Amino acid sequence: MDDITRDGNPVLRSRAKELNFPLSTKEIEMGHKMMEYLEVSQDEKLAEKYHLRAGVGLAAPQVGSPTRMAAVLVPAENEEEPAAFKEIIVNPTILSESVQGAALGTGEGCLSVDEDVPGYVWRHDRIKLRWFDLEGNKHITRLKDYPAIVVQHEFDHLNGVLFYDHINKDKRFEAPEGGVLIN
Ligand code: 4LI
Ligand code: NI
Repeated sequence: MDDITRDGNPVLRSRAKELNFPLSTKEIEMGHKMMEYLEVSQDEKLAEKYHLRAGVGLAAPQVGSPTRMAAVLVPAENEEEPAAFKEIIVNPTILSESVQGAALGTGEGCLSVDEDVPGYVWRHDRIKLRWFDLEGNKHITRLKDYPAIVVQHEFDHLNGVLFYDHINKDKRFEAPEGGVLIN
């Protein structure tokens, strides 16, 4: 799990396939390993030891699997508290999205993109997400702000889209009317 596919690998530009339930043991293991990667990457000492860059989301195509699965681990703003969103999501669908746009004030990074690509990545501030867990149970979750942005970034990976595709190359830091900056 320590080799993440890098930009240029065609798996990052293809549409990932839906998974069928029940998932295979291999598929379930992959989900748990993806979440473990995020946990380890967010631990300063372990990340240094294993030379990992920190992430809050990881999609299956980034570990070489062209399937519709992603791990998301958005820590709480206050440690002590449980994570803002921590799930392995399978076959996600965005059911609805706010008109209100939002972007990370510092721009986005991606474990598959080694270079920093400056610019705002405008997304929807709030989404209603349908997804399945590893056991095949259906969930509907409303997300906003940072967790919503991360899920949209991971959802894009399942459709062969990378964050910098959304950056306005002429005006990298232009805000649309009514767009909010997160941080
Ligand atoms: C250490 C321990 C500054 C620059 C701030 C780091 C624990 C950028 C932000 C983390 C930026 C943790 C992140 C994403 C950005 C920048 C992802 C640090 C890990 C901040 C996550 C998917 C975009 C997600 C906020 C070019 C690998 N993550 N920062 N973007 N953090 N992290 N994205 N943006 N500027 N990327 O990258 O996981 S959505 Cl939690
Ligand atoms: Ni990414």
